[in-house]
Amino acid sequence: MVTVSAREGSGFAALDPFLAAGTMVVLVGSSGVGKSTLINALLHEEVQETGDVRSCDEKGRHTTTVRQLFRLPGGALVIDNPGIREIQLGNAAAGMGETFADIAELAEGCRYRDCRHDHEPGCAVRSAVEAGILPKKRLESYLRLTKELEFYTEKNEIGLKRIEKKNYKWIGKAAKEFQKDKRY
Ligand SMILES: Nc1nc2c(ncn2[C@@H]2O[C@H](COP(=O)(O)OP(=O)(O)OP(=O)(O)O)[C@@H](O)[C@H]2O)c(=O)[nH]1
Ligand SMILES: [Mg+2]
Ligand SMILES: [Zn+2]
Repeated sequence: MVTVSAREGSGFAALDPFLAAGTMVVLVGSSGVGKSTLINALLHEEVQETGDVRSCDEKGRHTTTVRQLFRLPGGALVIDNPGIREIQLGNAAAGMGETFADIAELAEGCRYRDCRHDHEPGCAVRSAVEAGILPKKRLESYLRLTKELEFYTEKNEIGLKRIEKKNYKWIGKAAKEFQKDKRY
């Protein structure tokens, strides 16, 4: 891993090995992580528009909307991409913690940190149900919702992978054409 600050202009030497003439680099990452800012710094020019992250949740604003290819002075090609859209499940998962705050609190007593409160040994949540502290129905709806959420997360991840594959198919072709180009 290398650390670079586009704003301070530090750490760029660490990128040199990746930016040899003839290489192609693709920038990917969530919106607002600084992909376009990095391109601007590498080119010493404001070729790409950049956007502030939202102050409320520090998420990007999807400033870059189309994929764009740049040639660096050193001869490398760099592709800026729109930020990957995180599907809103993060919020749903956070919502679960709020909606089932009682279960979340009981879960701190579970033997395993990733206890699903399903059939793990030493589950404090199921103990609470057995002891009559937590209504059985409550745990059942928690388990049902968790299952549903997992289903959608998985579905979205598969979908994202498919999108990524499709999006990057053209890179191989572009790279070949670039190599051909260099012969002249
Ligand atoms: N402190 C600091 N801020 C940075 C750095 N790089 C980018 N930023 C800031 O982060 C914000 C988002 O930068 P962008 O370059 O627009 O992010 P992006 O990844 O291109 O985002 P999308 O185009 O939306 O996918 C801007 O306000 C930048 O000024 C950095 O190295 N240090
Ligand atoms: Mg951008
Ligand atoms: Zn448990």
